[in-house]
Amino acid sequence: MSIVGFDMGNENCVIGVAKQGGIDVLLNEESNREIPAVVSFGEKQRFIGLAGAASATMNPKSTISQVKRMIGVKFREMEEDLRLLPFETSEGPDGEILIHVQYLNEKHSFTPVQILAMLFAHLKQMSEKSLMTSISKCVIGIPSYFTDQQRRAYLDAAEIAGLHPLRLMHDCTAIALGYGIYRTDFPSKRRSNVVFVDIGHCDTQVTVAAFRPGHMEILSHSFDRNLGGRNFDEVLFKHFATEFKEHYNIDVYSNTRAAVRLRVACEKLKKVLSANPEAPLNIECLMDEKDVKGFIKREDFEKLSADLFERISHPCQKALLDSGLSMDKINSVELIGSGSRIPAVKKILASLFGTEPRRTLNASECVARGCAIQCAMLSPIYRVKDYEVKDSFPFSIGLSLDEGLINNSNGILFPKGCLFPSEKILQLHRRSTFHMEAFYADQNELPSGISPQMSKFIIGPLQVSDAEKVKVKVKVLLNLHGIVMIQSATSLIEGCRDNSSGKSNAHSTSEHIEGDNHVSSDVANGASAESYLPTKRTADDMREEEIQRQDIPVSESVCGGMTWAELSEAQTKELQLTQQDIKMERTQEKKNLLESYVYETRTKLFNTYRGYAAESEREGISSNLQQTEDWLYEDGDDESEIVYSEKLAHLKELVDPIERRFRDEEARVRAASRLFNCI
Ligand code: ATP
Ligand code: MG
Ligand code: K
Repeated sequence: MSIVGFDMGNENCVIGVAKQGGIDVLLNEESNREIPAVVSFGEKQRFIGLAGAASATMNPKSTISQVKRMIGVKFREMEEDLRLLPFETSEGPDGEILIHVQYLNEKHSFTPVQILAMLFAHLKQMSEKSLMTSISKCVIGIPSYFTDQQRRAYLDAAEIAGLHPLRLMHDCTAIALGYGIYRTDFPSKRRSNVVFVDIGHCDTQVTVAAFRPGHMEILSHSFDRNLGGRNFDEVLFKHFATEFKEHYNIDVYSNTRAAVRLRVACEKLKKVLSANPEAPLNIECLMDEKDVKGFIKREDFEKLSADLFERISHPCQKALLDSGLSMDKINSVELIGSGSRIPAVKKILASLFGTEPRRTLNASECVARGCAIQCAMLSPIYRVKDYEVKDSFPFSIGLSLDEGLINNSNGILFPKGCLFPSEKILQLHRRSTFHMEAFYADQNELPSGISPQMSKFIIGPLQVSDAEKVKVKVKVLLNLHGIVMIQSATSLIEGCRDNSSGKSNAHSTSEHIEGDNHVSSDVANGASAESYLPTKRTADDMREEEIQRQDIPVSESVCGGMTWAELSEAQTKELQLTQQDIKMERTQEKKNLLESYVYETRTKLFNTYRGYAAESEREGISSNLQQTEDWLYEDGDDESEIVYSEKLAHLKELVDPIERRFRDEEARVRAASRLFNCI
C-alpha cells in the first residue's frame, strides 16, 4: 500500500508521499510542487492541473477553478460570488450549483462534486505515475469548518475518482501533526501551546494546539470561510477597474476575458508587492485594443485592504477564546498558507498575539505532508513512531427523536470542542420503528449561509411480538471524518419478560445516554477507519449476555449526498471522459511520433543513409516525407490515432530496406574489426 496525503486547495493542490522513511512532496511536469486546482474543457479533451491552468486566459468560459468553495453549498448562498467567475453556473433542481461547459460540441453540466472528482482523479493519476503502483487509500485535508454534507460530498468525489480516504483530516490538525511529530524539544512538564494561522486562497483557518512529547491535542478551531488571498486580488481588481474606466474608458466588467486577465494580473501584482514597496501593472490589448498601464505602492494597497486585515484578527481571537488559554500561555504563532505571505499580515498577527509569528513550516506543503504522515499512521503495514493525535470538533451536534430533542443538555449529543472520533450510546424504549435526526445545534457556530441540516435515520422495524416496549441501544458515532453515523441499533429482550417490562416502564419516557467514549484515534497499531471501536466490556454488558439481542436495521437519508445510483452514473461518466482524454493523448503521441520520424529520416537520408540508397530511391522517399509533412499541417492536422499509425507504417516500409542495408554493413565492419584485433 502506498502512503499518500492530498491537500486539495481552492487554488493549488499538493501531494505528499512517504518515501524512504520520510515524507516527500511530488513534483509536477514543471518541477513545481503545487498543482493548480483547475479543470479545463478543451475542444476534444480535458486538461487538468498545470495544463488546465494554461488555458485559463485562453479559454476562460470552459476553465473551472475554485470548485472546493462550491462543495455542499447552495447556488443562492454563493450567487454573487459565482457571478464573478468566468464560467457559466446555474441553480439545479435541489438548489445546488450546476456548472455548464461546452465540450465535444455539446453542452455539458457538472456538479461541483464531479469537478472535484476530476481533480482527485488527476492527483491519483499523478501519484500512481510517480510511485508506479495503483493507489486508493489516502488521507485528504479538509477545512475544519466543513459540515456533514460537505464532508460526505468529499467522500463522494473521492469515490467517483476511485479513492478511499482513510481519513478526512482537518487541515490544521494535519499541520499540527507534522509540526509536532518530529520535534524533540517540547518540555515534558508543561504543554507548549501553538497557534496556527492558515491563510489560503479563499479561506482563513486558525487552530490552537497543545504539544507534549509524543502527544498533540487540538484545543480549538476557528475560521473565516470567505477570507483569503482572493479577497486581496479583488481589492486590486476593483481599484484598477475603476482607474481604467476613468483613464481608458473601458469597463472590464463587461468583458469576461478582460476581467479574467485583469484578475490574473492583480494576483501577480499582489505577489510582487509582498517583496517590493511598489509595483507596476501592464496589460497589452486588455480591451478595445487598448494597452493599459497602472502602478501602486504597497502602502496604498495596505490602506485599501484595511478592512480585510481587520477581519483576520476575528478568527484569531475566537480560536484563543475557545481554547480557554490566555494570551500569555501561547508559546508561538505559526503562519502558513500562501495567502499569509502578504507582509502586513505578519505585522497584524504580531501585534495581536504580542509575539512575532514564525514560519517554521513550509507554508504550501505542510497540509499534504501532515496528511501523508497520518496515512502512514493509519496504514497497518507502515510503522510510525507512537504519536497521539487528539482532534476537537468545532460544532455542537444535536440529536432529535420522534418526540423531540434528547434529554441531554438541550438536545446536544456532541458538544462543541469534543474530542473525536467519539461514540455515544443511547438507551431508549420503543415498540415500533422510530426516527432520529442529527443537526448542528448552534447556527452561530457555523459559517454564515451554511445549512445546519445533517442526516436523518430511520431505525426499524423492531421485532416485537406484543405491544410492549423493548429496550433499544443505539450507538451514535462522530467518526474519524467528522461525520455522524449510526454505528448500530440493537434491541435487548431479557429472558424473563415480566421483569423486563416492569423495568422498561420506569424509563419509558426518557432516554438515557450511557457511554461517552472518546474513540481513540491511536492508530499506530494498525486500526483503520472502519475498525477502531474499542470493545470495552462493562458489567452491564456481561449481564446482557443472557439477554436476547437483535440488530435493528438502520437506514439513513443523507442531506445533499449522492445515492448509489447517482454515484455509479457519475463514475461511468468520469470513466468516459477519462477514456476520451486518453484517446486524445494517444492520438497526439502518434502524431508527434510521425512528425519526428519525418524529420529524423530526412536528416539520415542525406547523411548516415546516403551511401545505402540509390538516388531514385532517396528522391522517392524524400518526396513522400515532404507530402506527409504538408499533410500534417493541413488535412492531417486533426486525424485519428489509427491514421497517424498507418502513415508511419507506410513510411517505415519505404525506409526499412535502407536501414537494413546500413545495419548489415555496420555489423560487417564490427566483425571485421574484431577479426583484425585477434590477429
Ligand atoms: P484554500 O486554502 O483556500 O483552499 P489554497 O490552499 O489553494 O486555497 P494557498 O496555495 O495556500 O491556497 O494560497 C494561495 C493564495 O496565496 C493565492 O491567493 C495566492 O495569490 C497567494 N499568494 C501566493 N504567493 C503569494 C505572495 N508571495 N504574496 C501574497 N500572496 C501570495
Ligand atoms: Mg490551503
Ligand atoms: K501504522
